Amino acid sequence: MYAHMVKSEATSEDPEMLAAFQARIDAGEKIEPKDWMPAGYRKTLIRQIGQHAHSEIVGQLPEGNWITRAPTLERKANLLAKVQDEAGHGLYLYCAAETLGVSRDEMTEMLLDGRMKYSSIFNYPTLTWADMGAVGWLVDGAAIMNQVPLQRTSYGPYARAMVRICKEESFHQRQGFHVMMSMVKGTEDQKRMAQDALNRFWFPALMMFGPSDKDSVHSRQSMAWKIKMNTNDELRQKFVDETVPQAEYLGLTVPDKKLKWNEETGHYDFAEPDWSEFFEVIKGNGPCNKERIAARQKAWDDGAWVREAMMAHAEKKRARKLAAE
Ligand code: FAQ
Repeated sequence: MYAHMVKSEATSEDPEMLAAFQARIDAGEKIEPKDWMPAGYRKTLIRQIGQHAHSEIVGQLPEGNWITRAPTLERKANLLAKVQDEAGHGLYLYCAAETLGVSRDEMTEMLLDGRMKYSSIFNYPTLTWADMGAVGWLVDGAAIMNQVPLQRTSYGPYARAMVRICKEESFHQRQGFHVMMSMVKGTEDQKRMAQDALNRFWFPALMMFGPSDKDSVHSRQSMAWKIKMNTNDELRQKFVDETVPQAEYLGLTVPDKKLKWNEETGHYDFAEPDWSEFFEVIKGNGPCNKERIAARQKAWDDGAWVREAMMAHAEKKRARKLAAE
């Protein structure tokens, strides 16, 4: 279905239609599912929204790992609610992508066979309870930095999904920060755990914004189409500028010897993440890639009977309706 749509659109891309489309984008209009759009715009959105949806779903796994081991009932309830929120985000995003003519089943198959990606960050393990603080604080913090501007993205269903997602993500960020605050006010061991979690998650969090602008393949076109509102480096800088004072407030040290406030630029100077590690992780060679995909594959296989039962039920309903007519 999707391949067919892209093919038929590609034949109708005359320069006038492309110019009219760009004029709508430039005027700040929202593009809606039934509007004409260039095949490349549709394809880029399916890629980005689909990968974003997969990230929310795969992103449940590192935190799901700690639900049964949360230190108090309150923390457990909070974590459970957060992980459920992420499932909800995945669902809004799959729905937004489906308006572009791709099915959730197709996207899932593409995730499982490696044709679609999900965020690099979820290929790192969560080793201690402090990681639940670091994930909320840094991972949700980075996610919000990237997603707040996406509320103004040009594709209507994506922009609207982002509004609700951002509200929930900001709650998650505060929840994570609260866990970190408790840890740093605790015993020496707890403070050490908090520092260790920051040490392990800092650079992977910076990688969430994507490769540096010079290596970003899609940024230029995606920004012209307002699918992306900022470059990867712009958002990474904003994240560093906002997060370093939070680390100082916690009494923790950001694991970057190059980190320094720059009076002239009004921003922090900081070290680049190890980009060779990033490219290895997104190629499937990170610490937990195989485990994450195996978990999603198992969920897909275990759920097959539910999907089949629902299809059979829908078919029966349709047949009953036809018979009654
Ligand atoms: N991981 O040309 P660019 C969350 C790929 S949600 C993996 O710069 P683009 C909530 C990229 O796909 C986190 N792959 O790409 C939560 C492309 O490869 P391709 C997800 C990455 O798209 C919290 C290639 O590298 N958020 O965390 C990554 O213009 C806690 C070249 O890169 C979103 O998806 C990466 N980090 O910019 C859930 C936000 N970065 O596709 C649970 C929406 C790049 O050609 C718990 N997405 N790649 O094979 C975006 O804003 C963009 O897609 C970027 C990448 C900024 C991620």
